[in-house]
Amino acid sequence: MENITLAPEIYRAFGLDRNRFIAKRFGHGYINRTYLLQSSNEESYILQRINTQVFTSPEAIASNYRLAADFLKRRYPDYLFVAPLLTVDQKEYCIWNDEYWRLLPYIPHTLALDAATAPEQAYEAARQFGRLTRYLHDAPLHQFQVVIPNFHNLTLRYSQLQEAIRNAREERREYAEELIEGFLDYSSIAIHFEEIKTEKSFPDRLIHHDAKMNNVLLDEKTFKGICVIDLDTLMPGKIISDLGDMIRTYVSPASEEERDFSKIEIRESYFEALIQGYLDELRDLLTPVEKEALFYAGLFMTYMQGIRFLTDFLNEDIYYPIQYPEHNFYRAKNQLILLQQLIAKQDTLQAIIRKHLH
Ligand code: GN1
Ligand code: MG
Repeated sequence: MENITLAPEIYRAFGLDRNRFIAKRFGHGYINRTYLLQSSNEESYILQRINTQVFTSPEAIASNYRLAADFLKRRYPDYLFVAPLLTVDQKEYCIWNDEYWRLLPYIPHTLALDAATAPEQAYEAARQFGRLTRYLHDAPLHQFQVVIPNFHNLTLRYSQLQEAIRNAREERREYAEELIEGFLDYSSIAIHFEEIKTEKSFPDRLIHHDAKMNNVLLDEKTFKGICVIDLDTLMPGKIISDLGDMIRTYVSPASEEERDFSKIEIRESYFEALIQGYLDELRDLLTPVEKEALFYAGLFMTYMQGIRFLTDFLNEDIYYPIQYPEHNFYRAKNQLILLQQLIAKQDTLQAIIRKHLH
């Protein structure tokens, strides 16, 4: 990765001497832009430009970070919670040229894997996400802000797909016709969400809402879980969001970017490991409705992500960055195939869940 020149004002806002650092692009999130600042003496930082099209209130994110950090420091003083570093004006971010920038500590001797390559990694990552929700169990839930309204509201995502189908250009709609049918065939997944979302014992909890593998830092030698990162969407939600995203992204060796769909596969050992990791933290907290929804979580998130990609394809790619014209179409198709494979293995996967619930 080549070195990048960033505005001196940004360094200055955080009290950093720009001459001591080199900056490089880091990670490959779709939404925010991330840089690694490295100095010669091991002092490193993560600098991020917040995408304010998606995160319209950086202040809401900062407020949630503050609430969580304060609570965790009091309750679990040894817990590593990676919160933004303050500017010289004591703010969680600086504004430069209408851009919002924030600085985070870089945690040395850790790595973030783009994909799990051993079930133990799935276990460790799932445990970290489960722990975050468990540790925040008694935090003041209602003081946390909803950073992106309706973020994981499948009902809304489903109606956005229907709207996109209606408004799409003929060419795109025809190209995606079969795929659209494929997704509409599984509308029962959206209907099930309608049914359970209002159940009394389906509580809101503090959920990470982006529980992919590379949002966990592992020890670079032992691969033990160290902490979770990318907490922008830490907000009230349902456990099916994090558990479902883990099922969606850890179980198959092929990521959502894979175009060779023959590589999509349900690895039962990874499924088992992540279920175990998540339940080892949360087993005793879960309500009967939540326990009932554990397998559904994978369907819920895979279906929703597929719908989001397909909707974006029909909308001419206004949300997810693309590298070629049909990129979102292939991402959506990938998710539909993963969904079908999860459903095909339902009995086996349900049996694994039952084994670890007690
Ligand atoms: C986006 O930016 P990134 O890669 O962390 C998206 C998630 C999706 C993910 C798909 C705010 O996350 O919801 O699951 O892409 N985040 C937002 O890989 O839309
Ligand atoms: Mg993210």
